[in-house]
Amino acid sequence: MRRLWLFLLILLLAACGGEDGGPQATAPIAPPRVTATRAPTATAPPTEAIAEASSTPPPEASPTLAEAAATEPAPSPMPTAPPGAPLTGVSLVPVADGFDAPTFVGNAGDERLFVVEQRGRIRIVSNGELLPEPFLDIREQVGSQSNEQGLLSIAFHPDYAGNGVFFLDYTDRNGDTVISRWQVSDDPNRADASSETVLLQIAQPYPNHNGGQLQFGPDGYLYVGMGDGGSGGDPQNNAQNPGTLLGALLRLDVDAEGGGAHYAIPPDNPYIGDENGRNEVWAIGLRNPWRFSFDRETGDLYVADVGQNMYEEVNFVPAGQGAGLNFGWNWMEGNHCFRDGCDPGAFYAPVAEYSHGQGECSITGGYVYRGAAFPAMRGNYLYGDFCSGRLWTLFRQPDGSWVNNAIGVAPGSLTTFGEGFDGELYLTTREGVLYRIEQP
Ligand SMILES: [Ca+2]
Repeated sequence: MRRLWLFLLILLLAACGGEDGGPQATAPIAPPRVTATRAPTATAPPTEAIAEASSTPPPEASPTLAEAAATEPAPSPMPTAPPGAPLTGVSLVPVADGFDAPTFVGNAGDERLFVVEQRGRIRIVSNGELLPEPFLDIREQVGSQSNEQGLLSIAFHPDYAGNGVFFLDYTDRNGDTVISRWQVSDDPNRADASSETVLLQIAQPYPNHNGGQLQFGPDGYLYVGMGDGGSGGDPQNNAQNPGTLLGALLRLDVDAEGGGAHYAIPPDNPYIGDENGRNEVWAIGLRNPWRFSFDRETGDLYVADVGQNMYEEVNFVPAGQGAGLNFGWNWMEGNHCFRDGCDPGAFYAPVAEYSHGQGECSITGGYVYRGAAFPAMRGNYLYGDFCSGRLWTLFRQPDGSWVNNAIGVAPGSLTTFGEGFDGELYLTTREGVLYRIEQP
């Protein structure tokens, strides 16, 4: 019954919000059709290519990355799965509710979903049931007074089944970013609350733009999303300065230690040997990469960067590339100059952007769908907007061009997407509901 209610609610909201075509899409946009049947979705023509495909260099794996990948567990093998097609709609099915401002959904390589709450708890949904006891509760050490602060994400070690190690990104009671390593206890549903080892503590000059995403890349390294430090317009110019850890993606080797730190620097990080850049920095020019993810099948990287007042953007980085990239902020906001005198050609361009015309305010990046339950969703990168709840898909066609479709509206403030161990996708609303994303 509740499922039916929510489905009707989604239908209603989608109908109300579906008049506009969405973010800078030159492809014909269908209004969100959560009632679309599988057949028209699967047979939707690829239509016209959209912007910026030519700015994307072809994939070219570096020998180092290829070598590293050979020693990593292979992603979920699905060699014979159909290729999918651009989505025109989705339905959202409630899985569990009652969460306190959920900020992230992760998995530990099994069926459980770990829902991160902003104030500092991590809760487990197992076989559709929310367990009464949290996996971890660190509310006493997390600062979440500002709405962009708090416990922001969890990343399980690629060998979590063997070592029980996971990582957290949160802001502490001073508002500074902490990235730390933790350990599960003897109970697989409880973390060892005394196991924290701090890897990085990064001073935050302002309360907002804390980034917060942790993801392991296909190279086995831990990637960390850092915002520009906050305020507005990046007054300290942190994003264009590789000498700070702000406004950047960082890359750490968490399986080694060196230089007095509880991590090591991957040997091909781009600023090694550059006295103007920090060794941890992997790419710069980001304002607040609240969410980024790797395509579990291809290793391609999608970085959604939150804009200032005008444009939200999605960046695509082919697998094996990206070290040393400059994503443009604060010279650029999306594909537009933010500062006078900027040279758009000097920066890596997004593959999609949208403006704030329909109540949008802040992009929430998602994942490429690689699950098995909904074959027509395969290959679609889902993303949306925190304020309006509007959802879009980006689909990369075989020729490298992109289709960008509006596909619906989430019933609430869209805080995050999440990926299950099996590649199924989820999202949460700030109002406290976890939804599974399904093909209509
Ligand atoms: Ca940019």
